[in-house]
Amino acid sequence: MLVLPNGVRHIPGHLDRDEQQSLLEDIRAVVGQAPLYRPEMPRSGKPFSVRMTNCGDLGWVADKASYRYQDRHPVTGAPWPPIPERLLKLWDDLTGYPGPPQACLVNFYHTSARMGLHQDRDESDFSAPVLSISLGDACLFRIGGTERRQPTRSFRLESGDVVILGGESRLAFHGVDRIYPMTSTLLKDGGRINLTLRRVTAS
Ligand code: MD3
Ligand code: FE
Repeated sequence: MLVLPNGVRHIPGHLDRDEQQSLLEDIRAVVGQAPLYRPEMPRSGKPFSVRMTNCGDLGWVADKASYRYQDRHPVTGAPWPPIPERLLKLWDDLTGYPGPPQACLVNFYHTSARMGLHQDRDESDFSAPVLSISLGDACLFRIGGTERRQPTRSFRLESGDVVILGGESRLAFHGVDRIYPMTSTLLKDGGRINLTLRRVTAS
């Protein structure tokens, strides 16, 4: 049996195919308002392999200056579109957190994209959980401890899986080592979408 760090809840297949399809339509509408763009690493300006956008009051962005949350799309300058109702309901049902998510980051991975091991610490409140939803091709997800040198465990995330990161796992190092091409028919052109719902500011 795979033992996960304390505070990680992985719910395989939480969303059925119809729910995945509906969510995908919601995300297509978001991307129509707030196009995917390619973030860059601060200082080096090295581009991410993952393309991103956001919905919600705040969105996570990365450019040569910094990693930060802001209320506008970095390319269009428009406010982020609202978080779709379906996602607000999932947040309520799955986290029970007293307060809606403030940010929903949309990550799009083509087949060769990956995300290196990192901590999520640009939020000013770590008391709320992070809710992650996977759509499309499967990936190999890796999660360790709160220090980079601690051992990591890897598991597959499939389309429709949900992960809730709370408690001790909220500051765990994590990343996406690889995408498994052709493992889902949800996205016609392949690839993987991950949605992360978060609180950003202290209540
Ligand atoms: C563990 N996204 O957007 S989701 C990210 O699949 C990010 O796109 C990955 O890491 C992805 O920051 C992983 C699962 C996840 C999300 C947030 C976490 C795991 C986490 C925050 C703390 C610890
Ligand atoms: Fe992360």
